[in-house]
Amino acid sequence: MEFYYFILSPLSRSVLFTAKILDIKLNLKVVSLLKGEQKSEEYAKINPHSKVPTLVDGDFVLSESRAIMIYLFNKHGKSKDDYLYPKDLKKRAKVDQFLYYSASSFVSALLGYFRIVFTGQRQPTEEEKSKFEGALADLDRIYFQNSNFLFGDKPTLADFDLAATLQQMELIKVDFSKYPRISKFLNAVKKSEFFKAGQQEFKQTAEALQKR
Ligand SMILES: N[C@@H](CCC(=O)N[C@@H](CS)C(=O)NCC(=O)O)C(=O)O
Repeated sequence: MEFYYFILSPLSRSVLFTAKILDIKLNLKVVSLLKGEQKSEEYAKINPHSKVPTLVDGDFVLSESRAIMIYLFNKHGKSKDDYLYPKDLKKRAKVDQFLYYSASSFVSALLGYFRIVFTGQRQPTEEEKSKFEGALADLDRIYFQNSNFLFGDKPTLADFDLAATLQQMELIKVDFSKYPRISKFLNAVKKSEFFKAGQQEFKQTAEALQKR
């Protein structure tokens, strides 16, 4: 399976976390967002939205990070992996709830603000800042019931999605200390096996970019 990705894309890293835990060897194909490679005509043939990530499995092509995570789980998950995307109807529905919330609201609130600060083009407006802080405060208030991860002490696909998005915020030095549940989550994430995927490449690429 070919995986078209860019390491500074959190939506690519969440898939890498999934592949690591499911022990899937992906044939990695870098699409540099810094060089604008996602906009090439060649890449548009596999992803007409011109975004990363994209998975190519033979003649089957799939975009949307969360759909890719679920496809990999459905294709390669063994019974020992069930905790990632529980079979129990209601538990699975809660994982889906978070993934839809993330795709429709949470990630856009965070990444919108992230892009403004990271590119340094201008100061974020008060409205952008309060949308960003509101999304983090909601996350801290609504999810995690004294648990390390969103729905318990073992991570699900929803946690992979969240871990990658929050890690991105470290590039703009967001202080998470005022969000106790998020801080606890991040501590657990940093000790987790899944989080080893792509970390060296992430750090090297981020450092090279910051030196530019
Ligand atoms: N909903 C899509 C969003 C994909 C997306 O926005 N990817 C970003 C990187 S995180 C991208 O490719 N940006 C490049 C661009 O917009 O030109 C997913 O989850 O895969």
